[in-house]
Amino acid sequence: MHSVAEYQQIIASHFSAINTLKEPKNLYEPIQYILALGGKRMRPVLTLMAAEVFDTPYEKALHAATAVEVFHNFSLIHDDIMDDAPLRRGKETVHEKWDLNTGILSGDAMLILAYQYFENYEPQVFQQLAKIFSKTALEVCEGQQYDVDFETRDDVTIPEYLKMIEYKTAVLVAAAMKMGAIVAETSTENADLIYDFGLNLGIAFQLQDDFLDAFGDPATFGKQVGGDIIENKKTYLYLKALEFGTAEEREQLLHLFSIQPTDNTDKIASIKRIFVDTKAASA
Ligand code: GRG
Repeated sequence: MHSVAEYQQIIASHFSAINTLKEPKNLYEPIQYILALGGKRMRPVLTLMAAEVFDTPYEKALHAATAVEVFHNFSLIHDDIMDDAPLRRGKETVHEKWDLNTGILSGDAMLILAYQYFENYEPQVFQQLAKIFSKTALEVCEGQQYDVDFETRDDVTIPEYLKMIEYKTAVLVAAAMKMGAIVAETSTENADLIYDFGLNLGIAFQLQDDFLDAFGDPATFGKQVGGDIIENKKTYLYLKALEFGTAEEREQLLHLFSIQPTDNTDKIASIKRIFVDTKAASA
């Protein structure tokens, strides 16, 4: 077993050796671009770790880990298009640097590329990887749709929010870990247990991501701080602020979040006042 930093280094060198540059360059350059931007590489690291938990050298899991990371990066390109986000990992998003159509098509190609990495495995392992991959991809789409639907609703509940982040974010973290277990050819029971662990880890991760969106350091966050709030995303902080706020504060928040687009500083200040400075801080 290695440290997280060592696994990140392994993934970084693996990705730097992958050459996705071929013709037509307007399709493949954006793919190379987003993959080279790096990021934390959390999901592929978890795939390698899961394989080693079940006594299998991480090298065997590298193709599955690559598939997970390529898929994740594809979903980021399309997510940034949907949010019209200017920044990703501190750099221009793909649709900003190229254009919308390039972002859509390069993303589509990445979805297929991701799938092709599973073809490096024997048929029995390949079949299981393909199965969890297609289930996960569909659930991520469902989670993304809930997220979009919630933007125009002001009655979203915490359980609905938790279901949304489970699908949008956590299932991929869970699948990343299960893929490590599948490659290790451990028991179905073990693979399901590590999937559940990954699901909870993914939910915790998205809660933290929501927090950083509102209160993260712009110098290190890599995305536009307040991006979710501008889009009226129903984040945990927002929902909790509604729960903790007085009737008057709730009315103010609902009003602010019904105006779109609007300056996010008012929205963040409002959430902070309720959630951080006052009631929630002592709850
Ligand atoms: C699945 C077919 C299909 C379509 C995609 C666009 C979309 C549908 C889904 C978007 C899902 C999405 C982007 C969820 C957000 C997950 C999230 C917390 C991303 C940030 O992950 P980090 O912090 O990023 O791990 P780095 O940059 O470190 O890789």
